[in-house]
Amino acid sequence: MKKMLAVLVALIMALGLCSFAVAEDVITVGFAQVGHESDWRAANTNDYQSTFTAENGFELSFVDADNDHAVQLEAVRTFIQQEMDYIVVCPVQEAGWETVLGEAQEAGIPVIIADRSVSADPSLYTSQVCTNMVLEGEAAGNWLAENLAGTEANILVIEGSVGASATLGRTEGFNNIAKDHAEWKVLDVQSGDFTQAGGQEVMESFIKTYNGQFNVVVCQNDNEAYGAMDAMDAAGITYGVGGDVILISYDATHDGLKYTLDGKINCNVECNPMQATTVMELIKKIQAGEAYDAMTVVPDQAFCAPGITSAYATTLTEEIWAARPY
Ligand code: GYE
Repeated sequence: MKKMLAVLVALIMALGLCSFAVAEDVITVGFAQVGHESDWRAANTNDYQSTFTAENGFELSFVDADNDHAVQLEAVRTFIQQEMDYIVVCPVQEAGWETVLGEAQEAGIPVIIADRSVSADPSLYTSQVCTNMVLEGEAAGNWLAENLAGTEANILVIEGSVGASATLGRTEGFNNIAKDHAEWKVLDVQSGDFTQAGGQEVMESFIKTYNGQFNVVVCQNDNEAYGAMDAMDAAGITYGVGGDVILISYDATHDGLKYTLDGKINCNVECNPMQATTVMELIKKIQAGEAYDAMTVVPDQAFCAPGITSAYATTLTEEIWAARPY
């Protein structure tokens, strides 16, 4: 009887230790997301929520900063107080991160900057996972130069959110190509905040001022392009393949590429939102004390509408579109 009791006690202790070990193994991650402004963002958020799961050994605390830098800083400070094992930030804006990153470093919490970048010195954070926004802008510019083949362009640009690295990078990349084309004129640049409503509003005001004077519209994401298309439809302006206006977009999300497949968007430069697995693998390496990269660039490609062949973009087909993961 005594022996049985001892075995039972040992068993209970082992179970207790075991469950203690499991609890200890769970990696807590505070994730400060930009917001919910676009289809791209929704795909990115879903990717994190379906990757950083309990089955994969994580507990994810998700904060939607609603495109507000101050809210995002507050979220990171809360994660520090909560002693998260890791903090992942998709920064609303590029500037203004030095102080809070210093605080996380002081607390010994590794910070991974994802999707967009920050202007803070890389010594202030652990690693970065991103796409190359400058290359995305250059892809759009190169495609346009090839497509226009020396003919004039009067361009309207609907930029993304002010101060976001996605906006700054795409603008810089596009301008790198535009500067070599004396026959191109950028008539105006306004922010549509990466939203459909923003894209529509900016396009409506562009139409009021520049109707009949433009032949290229560049939207820095798909949602802005949806809004711009609505505004052009309402004004009777044709766009896309065979239209009066060449429409360029970024993101290449599911719906954005459908418009490209249908010839409404001429060229759509991909930005890959599926970054969570790369971030998870990085965390596992850090956790295991293995070497890891200071920066991981998630590759993208550009697509153009059927009927267009390009050295800079893949001509979209029904098969390619149907096989896309997002
Ligand atoms: O292009 C846009 C989103 O940071 C790459 O943010 C991301 C951008 C993306 O709102 O749709």
